[in-house]
Amino acid sequence: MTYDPENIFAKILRGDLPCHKVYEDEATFVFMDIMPRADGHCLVIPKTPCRNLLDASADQLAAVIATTQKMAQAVMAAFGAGGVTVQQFNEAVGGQEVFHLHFHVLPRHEGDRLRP
Ligand code: DGP
Repeated sequence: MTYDPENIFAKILRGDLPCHKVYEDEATFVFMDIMPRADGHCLVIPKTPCRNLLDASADQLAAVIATTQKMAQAVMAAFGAGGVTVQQFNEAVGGQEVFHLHFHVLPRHEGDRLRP
C-alpha cells in the first residue's frame, strides 16, 4: 500500500484545507475531528508521510505516541474527563477512512457512550 499525498490530512498539513489546530511540534500535528464522537475528540498525526501503523517508522511512532500522551493528559484536564479512549484504524477493512496515520483521542466520562 502506498501513501497518497492528496489525502485529506496531507492537505490539512499543507494548509490547503482548514482545521481547528490544537497543538503542533516539529514532528506531530493535532487538530479537532470534524465528526467528533465525544466532546474534545482530536486527532494526532505525524507531519511526515505515513499511511498507517503498518508502514510507520520507529521515529514516527515514538513522536505520535508521545504527543498522544500529552493530548490525553490535556483533554482530561480541559474537559474534566475521568479517562481517555485512544483509537487507531489500519486499512479500509480495519476501519480506516483517511490514509494518513492518526490516533483518535476521545475524552470519556462516567456512563457516557461514544457517538457513532
Ligand atoms: P478513520 O480513518 O476511520 O480513523 O476516520 C477518519 C476521521 O477523520 C473521522 O473521525 C473523521 C475525520 N475527518 C475526516 N475528514 C476530516 C476533515 O476534513 N477534517 C477533520 N478535522 N477531520 C476529518
